[in-house]
Amino acid sequence: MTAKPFYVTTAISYPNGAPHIGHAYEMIATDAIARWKRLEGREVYFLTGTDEHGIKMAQTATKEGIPVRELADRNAGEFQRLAQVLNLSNDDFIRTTEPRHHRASQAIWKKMAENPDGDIFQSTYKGWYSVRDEAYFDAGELTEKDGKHYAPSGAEVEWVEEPGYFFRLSAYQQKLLDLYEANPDFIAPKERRNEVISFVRSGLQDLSISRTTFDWGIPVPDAPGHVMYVWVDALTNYITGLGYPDTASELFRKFWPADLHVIGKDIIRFHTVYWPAFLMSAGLPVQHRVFAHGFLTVEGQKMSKSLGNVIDPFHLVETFGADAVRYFFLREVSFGNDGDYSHEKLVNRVNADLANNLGNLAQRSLSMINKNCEGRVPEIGALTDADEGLIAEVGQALEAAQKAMDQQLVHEATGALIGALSSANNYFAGQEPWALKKTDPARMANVLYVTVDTVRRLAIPMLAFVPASAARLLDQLGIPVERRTLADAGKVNGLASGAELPAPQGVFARLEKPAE
Ligand code: ME8
Repeated sequence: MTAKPFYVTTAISYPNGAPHIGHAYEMIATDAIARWKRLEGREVYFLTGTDEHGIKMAQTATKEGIPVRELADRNAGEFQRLAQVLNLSNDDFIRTTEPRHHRASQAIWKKMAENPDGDIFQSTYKGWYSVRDEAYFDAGELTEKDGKHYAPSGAEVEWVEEPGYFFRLSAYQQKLLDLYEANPDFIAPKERRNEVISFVRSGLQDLSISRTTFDWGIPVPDAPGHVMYVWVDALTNYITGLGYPDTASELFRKFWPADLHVIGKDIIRFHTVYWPAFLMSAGLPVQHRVFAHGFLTVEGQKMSKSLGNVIDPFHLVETFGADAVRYFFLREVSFGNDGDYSHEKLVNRVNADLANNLGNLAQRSLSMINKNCEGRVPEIGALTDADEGLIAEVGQALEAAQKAMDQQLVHEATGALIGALSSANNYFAGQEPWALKKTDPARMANVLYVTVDTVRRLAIPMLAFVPASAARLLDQLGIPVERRTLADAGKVNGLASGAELPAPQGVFARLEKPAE
């Protein structure tokens, strides 16, 4: 166990609409990672929030006929509510319209401008811009159809000619390549790393970082009429959240550089090329790692308003409960790859793993203890090979889960734990404690002890994934909150024989597939 602090962030979402399940997915996965690190005993700071400037926000507000601040306030509130209903353990929620963020963005801008290499300079941008992506594109990246031009995302691009400020990104090509080389874990998964390296190797253009044709942004210091390109301020949120520009603050000193930025695969260039270059230019240490997760589709199709298949995460949580929704995404989607959502898959997965596998085992062993052992943790005697086998397997599963979580492979971690639970179910069925009741009560007690201690050891790591239900389960085992760490899960026979247990109650209800 290490006490090293851990700083983890999600991307900050555009509040130009209500949150969808892609947003929920990123929040859930990042929360699982944050909770796991806390279970390791590390001090964690977990930041999420909303990215409220830019043309996309301004245009959406115009379309809806409301002031852009009203649009931002309304939807930022929904993102905050989503964090609550998903039971996120975030330490802060940042909105880029807050004064603290304006201060931080202007401060980093000034640092970049003061860089002796002249990292910020004035010129005129002539090129393509995609409002939906809030990104510039080279002609070579676009496709053309009926005289219109489209970005790789499918969003239409517009031609822009505008005087403004530029960031000398071209000067960072070698420094970035050196950074990737020296830090093989900087970008995950590996395929993404290769893509970024070949993009940077192919040559970097200087980046236009201010706009003059609209004013919904953070003013460029000492440059009336210029607002910052939204990505300059957006990326800065990660240090605003720690108190930047006060680099002497406790939070900043403890948590910067970030251990991990969790983002979607569409915004990897911003996080692995622009952001480290801005940080280097401003004389700040670069983050340790960026993990790009995949995209979610719904029943095999891309989510879109026109297809009418956008899934409302609030509705999902109301229907199935936060832990079921969390578990589904954490187990079903291989982290780093694309994933697919359907109600049916969620119901099947949750019923198989949580209701049948974990819930039934806990319920059956605990109700036998309640009836046959005076509701107290049974005595444990000499262990048989079967007992030892299960105990060893649980130990291996915990190690495998830790190894997977060290790489953010959340689906592998949940898989390892559920695999051990299946073995525990087989063990329970094979030992037939109900038959031992008459023939060998001491052995029955032993089997029940080994079973509930296994439930304890596996419920502790499950706190990262299904925090509310795993906590209820540990309450039923009488485990005090301070004994719920991964180090405790590693200890065998951690239940105190004779300790009184509360009356058992079901923890994971079986789900019904909702009517369409
Ligand atoms: O990109 N499946 O905001 P955003 C999975 N403001 N993830 C998805 C997704 C989907 N279908 N759709 C979006 C932005 N995401 C910027 C980020 S960070 C300094 C600024 C992910 O609201 C997306 O990849 O478009 C991103 O990580 C996050 O949701 C917010 O997306």
